[in-house]
Amino acid sequence: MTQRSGGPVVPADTVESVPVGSEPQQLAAPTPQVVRAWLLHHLQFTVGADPQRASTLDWRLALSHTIRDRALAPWLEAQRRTREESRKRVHYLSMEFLIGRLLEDTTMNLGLRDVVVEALDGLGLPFTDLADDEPDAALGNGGLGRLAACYLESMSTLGLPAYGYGLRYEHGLFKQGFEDGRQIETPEDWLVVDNPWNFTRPETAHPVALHGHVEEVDGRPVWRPRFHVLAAAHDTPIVGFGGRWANTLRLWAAHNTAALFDLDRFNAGDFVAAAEPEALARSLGRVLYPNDETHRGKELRLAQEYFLTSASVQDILARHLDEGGDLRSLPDRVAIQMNDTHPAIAGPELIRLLVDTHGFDPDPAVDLTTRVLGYTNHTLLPEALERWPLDLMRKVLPRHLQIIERLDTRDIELRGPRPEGAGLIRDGHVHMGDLAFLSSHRVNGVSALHTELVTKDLFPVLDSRTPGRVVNVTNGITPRRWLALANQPLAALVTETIGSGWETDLERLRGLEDHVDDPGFREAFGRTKRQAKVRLADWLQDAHGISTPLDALYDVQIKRIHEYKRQLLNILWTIARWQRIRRDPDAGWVPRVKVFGGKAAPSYTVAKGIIRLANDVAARINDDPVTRDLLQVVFPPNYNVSMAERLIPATDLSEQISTAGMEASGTGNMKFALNGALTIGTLDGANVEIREQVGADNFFLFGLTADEVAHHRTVPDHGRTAIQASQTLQDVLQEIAEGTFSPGDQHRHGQLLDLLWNSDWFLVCSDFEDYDAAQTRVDEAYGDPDEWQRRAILNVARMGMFSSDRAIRQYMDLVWDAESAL
Ligand code: 26V
Repeated sequence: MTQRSGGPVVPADTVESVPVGSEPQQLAAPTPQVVRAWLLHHLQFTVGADPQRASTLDWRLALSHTIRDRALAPWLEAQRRTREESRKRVHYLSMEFLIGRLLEDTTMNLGLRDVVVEALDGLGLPFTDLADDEPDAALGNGGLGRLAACYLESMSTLGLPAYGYGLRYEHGLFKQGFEDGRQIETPEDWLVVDNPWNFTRPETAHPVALHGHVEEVDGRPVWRPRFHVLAAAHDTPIVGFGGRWANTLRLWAAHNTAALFDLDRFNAGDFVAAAEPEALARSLGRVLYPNDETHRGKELRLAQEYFLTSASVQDILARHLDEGGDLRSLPDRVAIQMNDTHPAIAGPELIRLLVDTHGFDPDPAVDLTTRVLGYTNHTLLPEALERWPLDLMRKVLPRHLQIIERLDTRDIELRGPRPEGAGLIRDGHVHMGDLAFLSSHRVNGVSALHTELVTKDLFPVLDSRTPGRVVNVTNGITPRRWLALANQPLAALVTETIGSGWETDLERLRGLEDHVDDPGFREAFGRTKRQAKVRLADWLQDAHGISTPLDALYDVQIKRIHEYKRQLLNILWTIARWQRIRRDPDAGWVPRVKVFGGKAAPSYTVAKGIIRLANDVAARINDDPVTRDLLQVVFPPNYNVSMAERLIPATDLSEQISTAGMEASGTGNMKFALNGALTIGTLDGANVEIREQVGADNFFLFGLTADEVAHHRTVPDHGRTAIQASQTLQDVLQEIAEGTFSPGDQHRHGQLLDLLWNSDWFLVCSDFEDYDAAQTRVDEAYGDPDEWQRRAILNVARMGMFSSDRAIRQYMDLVWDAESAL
């Protein structure tokens, strides 16, 4: 079972006249009456619900089908044109796609939002009620997965022919709840309710081989796999802004069909072994691995990565051949991008298919492969760099291990001997970063600073042996979701002020600078921030029973909980603030709402300890009548994409406070600044470029630089020394140690205290005083609302470069050599 066999079953000339919606009259906006008719049709005939008794879910599904219908014309047309014009396609391979919701985004991109709102109004249904009913597709951990989603949307907006390839996890990232302040995880069930965006493609399926051994037959290696699992395609259309183009997100489901059952083994009485592929198939598509150390060396994770990669590469080759392509011309039509090393087995897999299946000699196969592949590195953290034990590789992918060994020796043949300890197989492991680097013609980091460190610290040897291979593409975010959709009042004000067009040409926001001295505009801008706070406060009240003031500085840190992101620094400072207010409640404090959001990987004990501390601190502080009106700590559980869409527009201060040199880029930092928050942050990741763009006046900078961090870590007892130098910090740590935040359980936070005093790898203590000073500057600036507004406006105006459209254009030029079809 492979690609749809045999081609079209209806002669082309009979169907050529079937409109796919490209006719102008079909693209004309429908009237609300027409939308209502479509909606009622789907409600009855697709959903099977009586309009008199239909639930929110019924209406949401009916509306999704109505909108999906409108996506089909650009989607089918895009595929048809790409085929007919033999255009080069980009294939974005990613273990994670953090899509969030699709209904509102797709509606907006198709230009149907106003008419849909009106159509629903006529039925007494608020659009937001239906939009909010959609579960987030949480097929990702954080930044890396969300980046993939932004990039897909940009590729569609730009009319770049592309496929996103990923896995259709039954359960996305776990749901987070709090019990006594502790994180508890429950499985997430996004597929339990019908997914209206899905098109199942039963005819597009590829067998993925696993395990077994390699034999030599007629002098050629032949892989005899122990079993196969079937990868079945599930497609979702991703519509670009303006509705002129749509690409496909193709997610693979692992199928355990009867055909997988090994009848020979079963008949021979080996029931357990016979059921093995079926069990593996079931578990392959079951869960998304959280990013923690537990997936190190886990066979299931390796099998998942290979499953995604093999299915996708087979699919790409089948399409190329189906369209009459010659494999030697693959790089003219195909670019494959590896989102981190998770699909890094793509190199060996493509070589294997070219050599073993299509009869290529090894050298031309390697050459074709590198010309097709690109690799994006997203982290320098040693514990996050993938490496697989040789034994495991040999067991699961024996043929690939041979190819990897061959790549390693070929590197020496081509480029001469390497320094001791270099090479992609070392200490009994295959190092996937090195493999991805060697298999690609371009390797990129995700911010200027990160790319510099990738070259200097991560791949110095590989870089010197292949100069020019490493390039930088600073991350970006889609302004459609992160401004036009998430912050409609601000988006409307922007359009009113500089006209439309900024949605696809974000540099136009510069035009706002001309209005920064206009008091009317400043006031209107302030109103949009207030509207966002009202919307957030309403939701916090309704969804979490938390009431928050509106006249306060909203200070927000939302991201995965990790020591290097330093939520702990933020919490410690919050305690210091509380102590100060208690000491002198009438000192004219700027009221603050401190918002935290984020999940800890289930086995990451320290991160979970940080969550518990944040919740404990919130409980104590929010209960204090003296400080209550001046300081509040809010930590709504289960932070996800749709929560980010609510929080970001309401934010005044964006916390981007990672230990310098550790955050590859960050993308939340961009979303906040685009929505008019000022940043408090270190010189890390894309913060550096954000600060360059918005201006140093509009960025509260603090902390050691990446170079200083590296040096500081070598200073013995740096944590203890910093604590001893700061009375404020000592008071904070003392308060925790006394059990103020954990009554009856004084030592609850002992581990965190111990880390700070005795190791402090993340330099929380060393940066504390400087962070405190920066926070004082924040208070001073916020004390002058007019000036704050001015700075916030300049932030928005200067964020143009962080559009994901710019990033995708750079990939097109520097990496993919691909063009827009529009
Ligand atoms: C992976 C792991 C795995 C093992 C233990 C801890 C750990 C911590 C982090 C990670 C993440 C690896 C890749 C990743 O998600 N990188 C993020 O990519 C974003 C998009 O480029 C970027 O903005 C973030 O700075 C970067 O952390």
